[in-house]
Amino acid sequence: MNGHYKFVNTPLPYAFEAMEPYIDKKAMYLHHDKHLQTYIDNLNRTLSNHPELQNWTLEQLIINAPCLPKEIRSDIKNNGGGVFNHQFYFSNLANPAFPQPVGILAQAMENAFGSYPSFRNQFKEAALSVFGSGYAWLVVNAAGQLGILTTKNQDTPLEMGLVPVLNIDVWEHAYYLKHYNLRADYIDDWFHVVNWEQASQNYTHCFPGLF
Ligand code: MN3
Repeated sequence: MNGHYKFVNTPLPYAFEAMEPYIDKKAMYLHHDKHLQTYIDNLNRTLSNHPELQNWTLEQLIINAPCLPKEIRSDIKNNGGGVFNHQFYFSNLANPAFPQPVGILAQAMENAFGSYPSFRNQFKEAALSVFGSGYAWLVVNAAGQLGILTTKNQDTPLEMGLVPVLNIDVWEHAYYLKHYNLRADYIDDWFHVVNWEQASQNYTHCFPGLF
């Protein structure tokens, strides 16, 4: 992925079938090569007419979207968010994966949520509560604390000043081919392929020099 325009859809760091049997090959292919590609194409198309924004990073575009010209504000927010959220989602998958959090993150999650099973229940409940399309997130807030939140459509925690640690895409396109309308089954399967090493890195990067 380029740091700025023209954004490109870098290949997944694993095969489309790598998350089988939890997330199916066809869903992964369509999700990455079609859905994410469309967000990237739309973002590039918007930026092609705005050379003054072409050296901005994805994060800069998302965070500063409210300050951009009105005619491109929602395009940048929605497509920039779509690119960020999907890249984050794909980067936090692994198979085989550790069955539960590892490293410094494991201790922080125990402090915040009591136990891993307790976190799992709360995270699943949040992911199920998203009405329509969106995401559930594990984030670090301004006080340095872990929390769970949900976002609609392609909104991101970046806009709220939060640092993302982990997300699950609960748009139907993420699971419909295998799990049909059964989002709860998809969430249970997704827990098998959470890349806890990556999540732990996302967490420790939030506290440079501390760990
Ligand atoms: Mn998606």
